[in-house]
Amino acid sequence: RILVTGSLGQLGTGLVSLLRNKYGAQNVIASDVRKPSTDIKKAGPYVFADVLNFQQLETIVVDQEIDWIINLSALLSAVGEQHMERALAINMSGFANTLELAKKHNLRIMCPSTIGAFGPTTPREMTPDLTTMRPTTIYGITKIHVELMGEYYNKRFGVDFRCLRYPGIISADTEPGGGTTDYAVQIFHSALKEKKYNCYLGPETTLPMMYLPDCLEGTVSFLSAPTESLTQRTYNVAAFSFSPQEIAAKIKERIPEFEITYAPDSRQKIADSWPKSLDDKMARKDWGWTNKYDLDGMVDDMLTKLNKE
Ligand code: VAH
Repeated sequence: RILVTGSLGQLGTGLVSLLRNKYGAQNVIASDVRKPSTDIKKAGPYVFADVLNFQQLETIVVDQEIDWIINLSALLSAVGEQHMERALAINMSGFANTLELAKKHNLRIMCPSTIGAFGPTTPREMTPDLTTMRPTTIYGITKIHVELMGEYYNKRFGVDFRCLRYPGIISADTEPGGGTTDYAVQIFHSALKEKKYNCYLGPETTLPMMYLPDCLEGTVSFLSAPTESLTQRTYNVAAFSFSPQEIAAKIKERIPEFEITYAPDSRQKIADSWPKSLDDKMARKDWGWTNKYDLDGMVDDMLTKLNKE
C-alpha cells in the first residue's frame, strides 16, 4: 500500500487519485497535517501524518502495511526563504524520517527535488542531470541534501529511493505552494478575473515548466518503473520553458484585452539562479518520460478549465 505525505499540496490530490485509479482506492493512503475537504475524505483513506514525528509515521507504516512512501511535504523556494527553520525541519529532518523508515521497513520511497537544486554557477541552458550544483536558497540546499542522502541510502543500504527534479508546475484546480514559479498559475486566474496581471518576475525570466497532468502521469510511470530500468536515482523532467512575456502573449492571443505589468520582487534573484531549460533525455530514455502537453496545449486547457469555474 502507498502512503502520500503532504497530500493536500499542489501535486498531492491529483497524484493520490491517479494512484488510486491504478492500484485501488483502499491501497493509497493520503495524509497531511490539516483536515481534508469532505470530497477528499470521501474519496479514500486519509490520515494525519506529520513527517517530523517518526513514531507516528512508523505506526502508520506498520499498521497500514505500507510498501511505498511518497513524501511531498516541503516548504518551497519563496516560502522557505521567509521561514528558514521550518524549511530546514520539514525538508531535511522530515525527509530523514521517511528515508529511515524506508530503510527499516524496506519501502520504495519517492521524494521530489527541483530545478531549485541548481544554482547560479550551473549551466543554465539544457541543464543536464549531472552538473555543478551550488543552490542559493534554503529550499535548493535541502533538496540537494534529499538527493545526496537518498542516493547514499540506495548505494549503502539498497533502499529503492527515487527522485524527480520538477520544474515549475502549472495546475488548474490546485494552488501552488509558495514557490517562485507560482506566477505561472496566478497569471491565468488574474487574466480571467481582471484581464490584467502584475508579475513579480521580469519579462525575460525564462524558466522550465510543465503542466500538472504530465507531471502526475510521469511521476506514476517513474514510481512503477522496474528498478532495473533505472540507470540513476535522480532525474530532470521538464516539458517546455517560457518567460512571463511569452506566456502573456499566449494568453493575449486568447484574451485580447489582457495586459501584463512587471514589478520584480525578491523572487527575481531566486529565478535568476535557476536553469532556463533542462535536458531530461535520461528520464525519456530510461523510463519513458514524455509530456503530452506543449505550451499552447497547456494554455488552452488551463483557460478552458478555469473558465468553467
Ligand atoms: C518553486 N514551484 O517555485 C516550486 C518549484 C521549480 C520550482 O520547485 O519553488
